Amino acid sequence: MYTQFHTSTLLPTLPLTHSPPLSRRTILLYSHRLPPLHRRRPTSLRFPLRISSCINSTGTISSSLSTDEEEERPSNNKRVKAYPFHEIEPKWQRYWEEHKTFRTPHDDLDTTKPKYYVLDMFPYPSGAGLHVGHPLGYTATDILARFKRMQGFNVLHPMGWDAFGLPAEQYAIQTGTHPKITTLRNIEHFRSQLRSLGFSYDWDREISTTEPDYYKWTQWIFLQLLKRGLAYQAEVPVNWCPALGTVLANEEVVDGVSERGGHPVIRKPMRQWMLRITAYADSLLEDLNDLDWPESIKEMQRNWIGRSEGAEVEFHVMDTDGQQTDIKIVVYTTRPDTIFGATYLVLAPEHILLSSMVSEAQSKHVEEYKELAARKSDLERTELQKEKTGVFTGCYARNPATGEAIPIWIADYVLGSYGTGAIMAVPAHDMRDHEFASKYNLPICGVVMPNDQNISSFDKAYSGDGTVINSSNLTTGLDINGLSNKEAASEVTKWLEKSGNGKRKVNYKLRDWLFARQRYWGEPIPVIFLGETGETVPLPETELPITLPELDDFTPTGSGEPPLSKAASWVKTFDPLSGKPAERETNTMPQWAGSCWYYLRFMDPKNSKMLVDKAKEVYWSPVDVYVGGAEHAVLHLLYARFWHKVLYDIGVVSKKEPFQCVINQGIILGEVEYIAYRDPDGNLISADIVDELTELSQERVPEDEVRKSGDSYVLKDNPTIRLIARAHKMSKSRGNVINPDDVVSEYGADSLRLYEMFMGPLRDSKPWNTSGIEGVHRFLARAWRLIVGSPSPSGEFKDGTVALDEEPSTDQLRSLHKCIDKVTEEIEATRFNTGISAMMEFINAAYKWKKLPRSTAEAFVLLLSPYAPHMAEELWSRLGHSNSLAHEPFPKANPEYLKESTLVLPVQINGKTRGTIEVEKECSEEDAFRLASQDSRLSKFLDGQKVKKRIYVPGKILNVILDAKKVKVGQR
Ligand code: ANZ
Repeated sequence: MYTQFHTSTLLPTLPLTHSPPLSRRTILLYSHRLPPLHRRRPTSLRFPLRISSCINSTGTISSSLSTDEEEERPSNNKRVKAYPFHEIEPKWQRYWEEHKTFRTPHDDLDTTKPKYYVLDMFPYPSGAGLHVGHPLGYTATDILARFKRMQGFNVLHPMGWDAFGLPAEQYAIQTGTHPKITTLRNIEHFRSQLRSLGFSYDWDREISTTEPDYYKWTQWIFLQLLKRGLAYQAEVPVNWCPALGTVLANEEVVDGVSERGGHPVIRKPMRQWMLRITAYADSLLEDLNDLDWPESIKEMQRNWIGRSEGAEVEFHVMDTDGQQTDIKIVVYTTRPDTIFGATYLVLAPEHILLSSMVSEAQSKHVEEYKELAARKSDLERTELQKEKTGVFTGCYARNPATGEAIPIWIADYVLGSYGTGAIMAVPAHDMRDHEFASKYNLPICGVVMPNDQNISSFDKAYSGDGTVINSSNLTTGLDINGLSNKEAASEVTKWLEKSGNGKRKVNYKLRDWLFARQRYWGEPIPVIFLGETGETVPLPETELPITLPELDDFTPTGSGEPPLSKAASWVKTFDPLSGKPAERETNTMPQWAGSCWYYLRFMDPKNSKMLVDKAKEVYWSPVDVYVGGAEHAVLHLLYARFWHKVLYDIGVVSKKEPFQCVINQGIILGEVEYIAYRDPDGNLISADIVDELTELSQERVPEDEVRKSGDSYVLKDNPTIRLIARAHKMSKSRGNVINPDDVVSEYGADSLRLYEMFMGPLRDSKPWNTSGIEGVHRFLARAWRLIVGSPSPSGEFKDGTVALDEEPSTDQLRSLHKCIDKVTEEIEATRFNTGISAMMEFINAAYKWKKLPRSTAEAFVLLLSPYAPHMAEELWSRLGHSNSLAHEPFPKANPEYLKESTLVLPVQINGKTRGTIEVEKECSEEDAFRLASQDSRLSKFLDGQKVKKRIYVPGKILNVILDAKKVKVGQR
């Protein structure tokens, strides 16, 4: 699927500092004349800084890391690599590949063992290659996979390619390179990049959505949907660009014109395939409750499905004599209680009844308005539209509750695609209607009075609860005055049903899924149309896969027909059952299709008989953890859940939901930029007093000229000048993209992995900071030197390690087991950054030891291995092991060594607390008293005094009662 990194959209300024609100005070009052800032060193952008305190929030390691800087510079002052990652990493990548270390057995799997399926949202292999954002989620899942493997789970950790899609086709149009070639090339590149990062994927299970072996089953699922009436054809408006002669995807249309060439785009109905996802609206909604997903995504899905309860109400159109006609306009309302306040109706401009009722006088205006509306997307008509517009149709309808004639308008704020495409407008209680009525002078009649205040005029819409007023009519027999609006809503609904004027209705915002694309690079839809009748015939399953024909020309046909229609000999075919001449469907599936079910194929990627073997599916389902970008929070996850539910209903899968736990990794932003303001005279202006109305120039300040002051950043030279700190989304156009390949060659894959995990909580968005990479790189180098020893003066490390076959001391065991405990707990809770801090603390402690016991070193190496697997494997082998550590048991913390051995004991003198002492847990009274007498704060109370009595409660308190006569004056 597409990742979040395809667009170059600028993120809003990151609130790294709590930039103070802009004050409107005059700037001159605060401006300072300062010498110009130094210009930025042009090369300093990439790796400008030494490790500084900013690398982490724990602050545990930064100071100690810089202490052994010298070890990186041998006597000849030639800089050597801190440790030989450039040799180690390719060596272990080769080893893993040759030994198939991470292969998950297929048929020879021991299914008595517990399973763990950890999945990344598979990437779209774009031409740009991997971005540093990719390894963020991939490292997290890799740590989980490696950890669970070591805990004895069967782990499924696969990778593949979501490789159909627009960019390859657009590239083909520009360059003539076939999308297949581009795709294979990009996959090749992605794969080698991923391998260079040491991810423990089972490459034997690699799949690509573009391979016929794979899309055969995507087509098979489509046939099942068709069989069950869940796929159907309909005329649906698409983005049609007459100048380009093609249908455009939403992302190719910007502000109503084509992104390419800026030509006008209109909405034009075209035959499309639709999937009836709405049939699953309720179960998609209900089953969300049991998922271990971020609440925010669940809420987004709920909003997308958008279930609302209300009523459909029928309004009869009246003829010119004021008589009721048979034409009925049905509206959908969530507020039937406000029916007496419905002073006009509004139809969507595309409403089907419009043409049959418009008055002659108004028909020209109506037509013009319809045409204008046809050019806008739903979003432009609603959220983006600043002012409401509309046209009177010249007709009236009867409000069934009041019996009065109310005007019928058309307006594009009413969408044809929602509800019934018509509304009863209640301007007193709906903001949009209020705006519209005020603009066009339509009556506003308040019918709900707030309980706690008196409203005499409804000059704003009141949408809250209250008591119903102005709502009684003897003729129609409806009287709801005095009821609460909730009660009134149910009364009105009953009345509608009884009087035949309407009914209760549940509505969903969710629309059926437009499933056809007028594109070449997608899965062919396995359907043909019979020559004579045009009848739609699904192809038999035995005909699958229907492979994409070779095509050299991907340019639009000009008629709106998909490019596949150019493959004349492919299009012309015969119905395999009747033998009749037929034509193939030339629309293709959208890119979402392949990603709807790929997690199932990974369980059984080579099966040619079925989509997935039943037993394998039962064993591996559901995906235990699914990690990917938040941009897939709605559509991908909803579409995949929909297909999964259909597959569940037809018995292909055994669980109702595909992904038990979903985690969205944050976005990695570009490096933080510090910005100073200058006024037109060149004076620096502090960011907190910048006046929006004054023209100021902005200037980037190099990081080494900035310091932190409280929550903000200021100029080192002049701390009265506050700066703005911000980070933007990485994008080519900003030139702030960090290429993982560069980082790997400079610092190694282990450093990149570790850094991405150390940047902050996985789910947060965070800015890249190259000095942070140096920090973790030094940590790894320290770990290496701790175990391998220091290098020779020429920078060479000797073989083997400095670890000794000795029993660890209790102190060493305490350090180690604290680290094991913390690392284990933090991996399980996916708090990888704090797990790293624990390892850093351990290394700091271990540097103080005189000797390193082998068993302690080995346990630490195992702990490190999910994060920095290359270095860990190398150390493991140097510690004397001939096999990979990938399947070694993960160390277990011994609770014995987790107990704190000392405690802080309060000391009272004559009943008054005078200080504390640190004592061993089992400290005797004698020892406690001795320690108190030696303590500098307590000794002044005790020196030369005679002790009358000592009260000691072990672990709680030591109270020393002095002989009163002996107490010196002034010491109490
Ligand atoms: C009268 C009314 C009175 C309404 C009132 C709201 C407040 P949800 O909750 O989103 O389902 N509506 C219905 N169909 C529409 C369409 N096709 N385009 C634009 N608006 C439409 O919203 C339902 C409400 O949105 C409906 O209830 C209708 O306005 C409007 F005080 O009817 B209501």
